[in-house]
Amino acid sequence: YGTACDPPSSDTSLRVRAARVLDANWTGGSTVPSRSLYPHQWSWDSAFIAIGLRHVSPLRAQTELETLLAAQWADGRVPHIVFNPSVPLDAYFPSPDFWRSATAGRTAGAPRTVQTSGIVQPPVHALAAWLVHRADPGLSRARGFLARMYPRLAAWHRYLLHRRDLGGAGLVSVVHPWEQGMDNSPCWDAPLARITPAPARSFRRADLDHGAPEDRPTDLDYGRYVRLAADYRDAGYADEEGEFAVEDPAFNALLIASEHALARIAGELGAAGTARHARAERLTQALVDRLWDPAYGMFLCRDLHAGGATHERGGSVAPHGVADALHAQGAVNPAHGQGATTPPHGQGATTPPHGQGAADLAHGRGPSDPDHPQGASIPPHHQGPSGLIPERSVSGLVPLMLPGLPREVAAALVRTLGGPHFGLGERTRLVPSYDLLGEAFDPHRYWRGPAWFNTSWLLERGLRVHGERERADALRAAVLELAEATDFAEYVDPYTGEACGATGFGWTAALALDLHH
Ligand code: 9WN
Repeated sequence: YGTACDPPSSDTSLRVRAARVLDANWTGGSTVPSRSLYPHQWSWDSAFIAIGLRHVSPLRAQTELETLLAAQWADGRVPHIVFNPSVPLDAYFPSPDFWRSATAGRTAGAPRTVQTSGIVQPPVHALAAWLVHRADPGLSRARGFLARMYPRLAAWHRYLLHRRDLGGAGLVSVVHPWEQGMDNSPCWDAPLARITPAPARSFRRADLDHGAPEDRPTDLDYGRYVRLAADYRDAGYADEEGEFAVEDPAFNALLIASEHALARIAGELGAAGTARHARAERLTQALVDRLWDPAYGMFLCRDLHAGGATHERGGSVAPHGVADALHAQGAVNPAHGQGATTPPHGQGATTPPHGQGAADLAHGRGPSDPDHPQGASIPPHHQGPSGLIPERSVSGLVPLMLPGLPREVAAALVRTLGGPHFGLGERTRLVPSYDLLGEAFDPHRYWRGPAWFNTSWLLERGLRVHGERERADALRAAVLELAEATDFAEYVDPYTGEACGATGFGWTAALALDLHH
């Protein structure tokens, strides 16, 4: 401890500078990812931001999550953007007039009082709520924070597990690259190639007003993003089979981690969390069964409508995908399920169907399923061939954060992280978003190579969970150093650490703060 005359230590200044970013991005009820590029509230950003904010203001951290969940739809989905009505429409694309949540999302139960997008993002929220609670349990209890969050978080997981189990094997599918959060990952190249892009003149990108074009997705990518989102909107945001459906390892791992957190939240509220822990373990098993590739030493994405360059487990490339045994056995179409859930707003009736059937039972769901104490039977659903996508994305390493992984899977992930494709500790200090040796690798273009701070935070946790203390310490040190050196950049060149995208980025500041503690 220094005296009043000592200059502030660099430790102090990291904390102060990170807190300043979060103050500058705070809008009164939530925090924007970036004042310039992303001037609204984003779903998974808010979860990461709350995890850091809890060290500065537990009250603001609770409010951050409350604001997001207040925009939850009656079918349980948590929208990926909650729009700030005081921001001009042309500040971000796609704006509220594109999504038209109040009208197009009426059947799915979009809220009437706020405008939102209609797609989702990774479910980091229950994990965040639990960590936020632990930062100040007294305040949390006094405000009834967890008691108010719990039904909403449970409805959110229910939506994902029962409306988005499009592959019928228990895992959740994303229906748009923006949902997974790594927008232009090379993993999406094959599934996106099948989508007819919306004409370039039919929309105007606002991101290029702030971001360098060579650091951002291409116009062709955007044409496809717009087409997919518009089709989903025009179908009333109904979760039936669309043109894009992918089971992603990070999205599902985050759901599993959040399901474990929800079990702890239930425990804190005096209920039993056992069934949720058990469900999380079954999902972990499904993740390994469905997405683990021993030849790659990592998890891969599964394209449910494979028709291009996909392969079966083990590394051999099958040009047209291979019919999946799980599908051949018949699986569930969640959209045709029966039953009802409690609308989180208590605002009128919806009948969100949930599915449970062959695949659920195959994974041991049934009497102990937290949402289905009695079990149920649902007609089988058939769909076309699916296949693993032969691309190495950081997404395929994120399941390392799960404590219930088989030991040999965790060990292989640690090897892959430090091996030639990700080079951690050798050629890179933060985890690159994509394979350093991959054909599509680009050190500056968004999710096609650059290192992001949220994924390094997740992997730091994963390394620690699996006893890799030295590697975790090194990754932690790199996050702290690079976050500060880049003025809390959105992402960095994985080799040089050069800042890319926005600076003063919300989750970079928040997660550096968290690791600082
Ligand atoms: C689309 C806000 C979001 C992040 C995503 C990141 C980027 C949006 C965009 O910014 O996506 O949702 O306009 O590029 O890819 O992970 O949540 O920070």
